[in-house]
Amino acid sequence: MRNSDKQGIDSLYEKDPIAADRVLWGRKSDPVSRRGFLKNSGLLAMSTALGMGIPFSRFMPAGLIPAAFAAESSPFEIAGKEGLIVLNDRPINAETPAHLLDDQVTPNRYMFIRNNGVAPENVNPETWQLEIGGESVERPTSFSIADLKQRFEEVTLQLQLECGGNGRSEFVPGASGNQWTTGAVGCPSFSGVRLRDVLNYCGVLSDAEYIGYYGADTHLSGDPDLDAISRGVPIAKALERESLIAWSMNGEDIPLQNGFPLRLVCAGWPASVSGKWLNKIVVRNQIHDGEKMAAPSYSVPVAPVAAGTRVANEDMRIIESMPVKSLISYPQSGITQNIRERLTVRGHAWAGDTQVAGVFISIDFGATWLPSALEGAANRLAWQNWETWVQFPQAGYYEVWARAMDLQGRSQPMVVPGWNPRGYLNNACHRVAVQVV
Ligand SMILES: Nc1nc2c(c(=O)[nH]1)N[C@H]1C(S)=C(S)[C@@H](COP(=O)(O)O)O[C@H]1N2
Ligand SMILES: [Mo]
Repeated sequence: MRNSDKQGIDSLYEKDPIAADRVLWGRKSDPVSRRGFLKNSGLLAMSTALGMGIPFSRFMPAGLIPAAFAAESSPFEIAGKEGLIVLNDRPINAETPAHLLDDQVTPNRYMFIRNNGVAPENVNPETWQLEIGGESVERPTSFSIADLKQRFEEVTLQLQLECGGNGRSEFVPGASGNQWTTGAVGCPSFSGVRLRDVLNYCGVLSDAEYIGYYGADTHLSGDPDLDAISRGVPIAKALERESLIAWSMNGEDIPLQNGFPLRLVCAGWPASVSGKWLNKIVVRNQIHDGEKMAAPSYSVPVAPVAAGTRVANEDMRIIESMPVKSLISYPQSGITQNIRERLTVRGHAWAGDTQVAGVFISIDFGATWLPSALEGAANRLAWQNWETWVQFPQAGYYEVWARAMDLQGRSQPMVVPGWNPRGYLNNACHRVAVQVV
């Protein structure tokens, strides 16, 4: 398919997905996301649209929309975050294209941004105060950043953060919210102090159940009495060795949009629990009741529901550890590959609070899978790197799929998993398109 045709389809898809489906598939269909699974799309129409044959078409799931049709460009840029795709500018939300997540440790400029409100202005780290309070703390205390540095051991850990809504764009029917594709994830190195050292210094009462954070960002309405977000984690997660109060990311100040000058990092859970512009932590004797703690925010149905079902808040549970997932960071989707050459394929995989046991690669739409070489994590709750190579049997259109399995034997689904009203926890396999010539 010529580039101009592809752009034409892309922009038509943006405006009118049903009409775009009609152009691509020559018939009327349900509105779907381009990367979702359609019923009965014609192979001939697909090959024609792609402009090349599909050698493994016999294994192609009915209705698969080729990964080659994913849209990737954006006219907006954020200073210091060049290359990120801006999904929204008020609040600022920007995701990282998969091929820019190729580094083993995510550089500051490629860390995604997910803001619920407006970042604070004129932040002064010298005067910044972190207050520890709440009904289940023995001695409420206020710390400057210098106090934290002086009083507690400094720790550096590589920690993986993924927005609970990463992958939301693929759910059908769609869920409102940022239409993340694959890029609301990153794994930088953070330096700071252990949350548990600070909490223990202040004294955690025996009835403590949860911690909650507050940040200095402001609610979109501008109302100073409203919080943009105030979430938290059960006390056991808060007291883990890897839960940090961090002032540095990759040895530098944390970028303003990622929480400068201080943020909480509780990795492996929806990144919404990792409070930015952190100025207060409360130790609670109940589940924290801050903004966006209650269902339907960051919650999923207790039991699976059919797509499009209305679910009562009482029938939802708060998301805790994130599911197993992987990303192909090389090659970039859409590359052209010489048939005589091997193609290196690599990326990262992560599994919430647990570890990844294996990452498998398929070039035939999931009919067969090859294991990749998987490294251990730099430390607990960091993502793991994997790499392998593939060679293609004949010219044509291929997709490389990656599928990770965690230590408990749970695998990523090939199709979009359990639909839920807010579009969380899509851990379907990542796919990249390869044209072999
Ligand atoms: N104070 C504050 N903390 C916050 C948020 C926010 O809007 N305000 N967004 C949360 C959400 S939903 C996510 S996914 C992560 C995103 O972190 P990042 O922007 O550094 O990638 O921050 C979390 N912490
Ligand atoms: Mo998020």
